[in-house]
Amino acid sequence: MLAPAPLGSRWTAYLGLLSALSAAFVPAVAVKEHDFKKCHQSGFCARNRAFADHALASSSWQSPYNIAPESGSFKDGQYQAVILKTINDSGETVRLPITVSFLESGTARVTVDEEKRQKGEIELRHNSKARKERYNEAEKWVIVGGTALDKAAKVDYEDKTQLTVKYGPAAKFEATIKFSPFAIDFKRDGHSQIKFNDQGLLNIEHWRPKIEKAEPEKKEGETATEETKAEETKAEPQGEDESTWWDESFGGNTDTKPRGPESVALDISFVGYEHVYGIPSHAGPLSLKQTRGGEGNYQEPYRLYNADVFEYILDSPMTLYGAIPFMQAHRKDSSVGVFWLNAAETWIDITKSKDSTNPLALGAKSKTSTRTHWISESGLLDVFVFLGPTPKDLTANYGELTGTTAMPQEFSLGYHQCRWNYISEEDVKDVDRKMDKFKMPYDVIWLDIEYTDEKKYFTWDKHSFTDPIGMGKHLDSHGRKLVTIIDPHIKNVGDYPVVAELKSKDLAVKNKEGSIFEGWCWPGSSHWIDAFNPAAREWWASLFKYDSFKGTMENTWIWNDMNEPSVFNGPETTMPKDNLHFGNWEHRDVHNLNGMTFQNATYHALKSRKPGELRRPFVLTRAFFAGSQRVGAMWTGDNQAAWDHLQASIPMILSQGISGFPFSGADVGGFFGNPEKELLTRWYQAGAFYPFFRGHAHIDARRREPYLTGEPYNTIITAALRLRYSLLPSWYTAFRHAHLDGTPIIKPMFYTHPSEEAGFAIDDQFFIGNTGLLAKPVTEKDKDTADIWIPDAEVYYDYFTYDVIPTAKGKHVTLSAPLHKIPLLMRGGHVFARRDIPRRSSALMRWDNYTIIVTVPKDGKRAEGDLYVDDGDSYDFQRGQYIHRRFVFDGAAKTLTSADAEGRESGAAAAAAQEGGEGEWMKKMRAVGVDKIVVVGAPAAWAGKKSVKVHSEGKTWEAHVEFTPATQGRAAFAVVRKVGARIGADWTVDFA
Ligand code: MIG
Repeated sequence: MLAPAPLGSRWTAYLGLLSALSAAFVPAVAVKEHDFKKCHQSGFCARNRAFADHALASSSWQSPYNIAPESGSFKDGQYQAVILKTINDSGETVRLPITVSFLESGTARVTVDEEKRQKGEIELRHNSKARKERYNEAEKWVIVGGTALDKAAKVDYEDKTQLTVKYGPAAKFEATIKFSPFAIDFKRDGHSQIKFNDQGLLNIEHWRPKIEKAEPEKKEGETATEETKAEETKAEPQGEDESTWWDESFGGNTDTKPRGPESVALDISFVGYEHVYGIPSHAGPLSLKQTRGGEGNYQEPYRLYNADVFEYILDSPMTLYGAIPFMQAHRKDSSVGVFWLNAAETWIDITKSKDSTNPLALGAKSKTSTRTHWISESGLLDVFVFLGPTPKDLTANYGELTGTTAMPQEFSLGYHQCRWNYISEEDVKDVDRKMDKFKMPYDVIWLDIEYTDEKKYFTWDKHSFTDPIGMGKHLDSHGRKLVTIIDPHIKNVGDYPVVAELKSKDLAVKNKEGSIFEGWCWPGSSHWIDAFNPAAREWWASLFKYDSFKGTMENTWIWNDMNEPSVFNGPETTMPKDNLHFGNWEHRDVHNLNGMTFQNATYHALKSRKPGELRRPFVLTRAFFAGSQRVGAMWTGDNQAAWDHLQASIPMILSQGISGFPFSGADVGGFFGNPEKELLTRWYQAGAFYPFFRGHAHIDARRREPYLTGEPYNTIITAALRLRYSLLPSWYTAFRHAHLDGTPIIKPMFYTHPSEEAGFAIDDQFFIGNTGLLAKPVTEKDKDTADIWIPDAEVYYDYFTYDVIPTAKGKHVTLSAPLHKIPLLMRGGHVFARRDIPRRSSALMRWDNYTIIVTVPKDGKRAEGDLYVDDGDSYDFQRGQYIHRRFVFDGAAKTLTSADAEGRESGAAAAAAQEGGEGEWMKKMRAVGVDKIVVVGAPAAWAGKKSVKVHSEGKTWEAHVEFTPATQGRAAFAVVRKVGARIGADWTVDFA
C-alpha cells in the first residue's frame, strides 16, 4: 500500500520503492554534488558575489552606506546611529539602525537592522503568514552570557566624519567608526586588526514591493527572460539581479520567498593575517582555503546550510551537517576573530593577498592579509569581534558568549559500539559478551532506527526487542549503557499516539500555508516536531519519562539524527524555506538553528525523566549550531571506510575544537563500505584520540565489531582501546577545562604554539588537553613511519618506550610506526594521571587507584599538570563535590607535590565547607589513592636510590622506588610503587 507521493521529485520513485520493500532495504546512494546548491544556484549568494565582482572591478566604487552623523549617540558602552543606504540616483535612502556594543570582556558587537521590516511596514506576497521583521531571536538561542556593556568604554575622538571608541582590557582596543562610507576599523595597541566594509561589500537587501511588469506574470519558479532582466536592473544599483529576488526554484522545489530579497553581506578583512580557521563543518584543511579560484583554491565559497549529505566529498567547501559561523585569524603571536550570529543559509568567500597598505608591513617584508566576504540569506547583520591576542583568549571569549561544553557523563568518554543495526536483544547481548570475551573495554552499545516498531520513535520492535528492560539491566550489571536513536520526524499514521498528540496539540512545523507540514523520511509520510516552540519542548520531555518511553531506564541515553532537518523529498533534502516555525518565523531564518533546538529539547527531556533524578544528559547530535556544545556531543556524519576519510576526520575534529564544540568524533571504521583490517585498526588507533570515540557502520556494511578482525589486529585494537581507557582521567580533566573556559580538548599546533609559523597549517597532529601528549595517528595505508613536527625545543619522549626522541625545534622527526604502534610522544614538563588496571568499562574503574606520570623537562626544572575528578554523573560538582589536584615536580627541590588546584583547603575542613557537607562520592574517594608514580627522564643522580619519602596528612613514610638508568636512546626513569597517598589529599614525594 503506497501513500500518494508528494511533490514531483527524484525521491518519489525511490521512496515508493523503499516503502514497498522491507524496512531493512537501503540502497547505497552517494552524495551527488549537484543535489546541493552552488553559489550561482542560490540567488542571494550569486547576487552578492556579483555585487563584489562589480565593486572590486571598479576603481570608483563607493559603498552606498553612510551613517547620518547627527543620528549617532554614545552612551554606557554603546553607540547607536542610523545607516542610510542610498538606493538610486535621486538619492533616496533606506534607514538601517545600527548598534555597536562594547562588552566588558573586550568583545565588540555590531548589529544592523532594517527599520521598515522592524516596524512591520512591508507587505508579504502569496498571503504569507510569516513575520515581517528580520529574524532577531538567534541571540535568544545562542548567547548565554558575556553581554554586559563596558561602561568604561569611552569616545576618544570624534568629528563629523568618524568616531573612535577606546575599550577592552586596559583600553588597548579601539574601534574607529567611519561615517561615509560606513566602515569600522578595529585596532589593538594602535594597529588595525579587523576591518568592516573596507572593500565596500556591505549589502543589506532592503524590502521593496514586487513591481509586476506589463507582460504576463511569470509562473512561479520561472526565471526572468533576458529582456525583463535587463529592464529590471535599470532601476537598481549595479550588481543587483532581480531575476532571483522572488520565487526561486531548485531541483523541482520552488521557494515562494514572500518577503523578497533580504540578504545581509559584509566584507571583513583580517589585516596582516595569513591564516583563518573555523566555520565548521567542512571536510577540508584546518587552515581555510581561498575560495575565488586560482591554483589549489576552491571555486566556491564555504557554505553553512545544515544538510544531510551522505558520503560527503573531501577537500571541499560544501556544506555539511552543522554550522558554527565563528572564524579565527592567526599570525605570529596574534589571534583575532569574528562570530557572525546568523542562522540562515550563509556563504563565506575567502581571499588572501599581499597587502602593501598594511601598516605593519612598512619597512618590513609585506604581510599577507585575508579578506572574507560573509553572505547570509536573511536576518540581522550581527557580528561579534574578538581582538585576542591569543587563541585561548578567543575560545574563552566565544565560550563566554555561547557557553561551553557541558560536563559530560564520564562514561561518554569511553568507547561506544554502534552499528546500523543491532537487530535484537540477543544481538546486543552477544556483542556485549564478545567484547568481554576478547577483553575489549567498552561503555555503550547503540541502537539505530531498526529497534523501533516501523520507525515510530518511542516504541520497540515487538519481535526483536521483547524485554528491553531486561537487556538494560543486563548491560548495567557490568557498568554499561544503551543509547537509542530518536529522530525529529514523526511517522504520520493512525494508531500512533505520538503523532496524534503532535497534531492535536499543534506542535509541529507548518508549511507556508500555515497547516501542518508533511514530508518524507524513514517512516514514510512524517511530521516534524517544532522544537522552537516551548510547548513542544514540554511535550517532548513528557515522552521520555521512564513510564512513558517504556523499556528505557537509568542507563538509556539518546542519539538525535536527521535534525538538519533531513526531509527526503525537500529541497536539498531538507525543509522548504517558506515553512513556518513557532512565532511564524520562516524556516529560512532559523534553518541552521533547527538541529540545536531539537537536541536541546532532548537534553532537557533527559533531565526530567523522573522526579528527583537530576543527572547530566548524554545526547549525540548530527546537526548543530553555535551553542550546541552546551547540550551534548556531535559526530561528523556519514563518512566512508576509506583512508582519505580517516585522514579528513582529524582536521574536522580539530576545527570543532577551536570552534567551541570539542565533544566531537567521526565514525570509526567509516560509515559506508567495508574497511580493510589495516584501515580499521588504524582507525581505532586514531579514534582513541577523538573526544567522542564511537565505532559505527552502515546497515549494508559487513559486521565489524573490533573482535571480528582476527589476529594480530584484535590485539592491536585492544591496546588502542585500553590506551584510551587508561588515559580517561586525563581526558576527563581536559573536558573540565573545556567546560570552564572553552579550551579545546585536542589542540592543533597554532593553538599551543601561537608563535611558531611553520605549525600554523599543520592539522594532522595534536596535543591532548594539558598533558603534553602529542599524537599523530597514522592515516595512510602501508605506512610504518610517522613524521611528527616538533613545535619547540623541549624534550620529547616516546610514550611507550620512554625513548628520547632526537628532535629539533621546527623540524620533523620520523618515528617508526608499524601497525602495532601509535605515534604518541610526551613533551617534557608535564604531569598527567592514568588508571592502569584494564577493566571492562569506565564504571568499573571508578574506584581504581591512579598512576601519575611526570615527564622531566629538558632543563630539569619544573613539570606540572592537573587532575580533575567528580562523580561523572550528577551535578554535585556544582557544589564543590570534586577533586582537582595540581601536581608540581620541582627539579631543584627534588619533589613532586599534589595540592588543591584551586587553593581550596583539603580534608575535613574542605568537606565541611561544602554545601551539604561531604557527599557519598567524596567519601568513597577517600579510599582511592596514588598507586604508582613514573618519572620519565629522572636525573642520573637518583641511581641507586631504593626509597623515597612520602609526606601526607601529617605523616611521613617510605615508598619503594626503582631507578632504571638511561640506555642508548632511552631516558632514565624512576618508578615509585605503592605510594600510599590519597588522591584527594595534599602530599609530597621527596626524591632527595
Ligand atoms: O539516512 O539512522 O548519519 O549514522 O546510522 C540515514 C540510520 C539515517 C544517518 C546517520 C547514520 C545512521 C543512519 N542515519
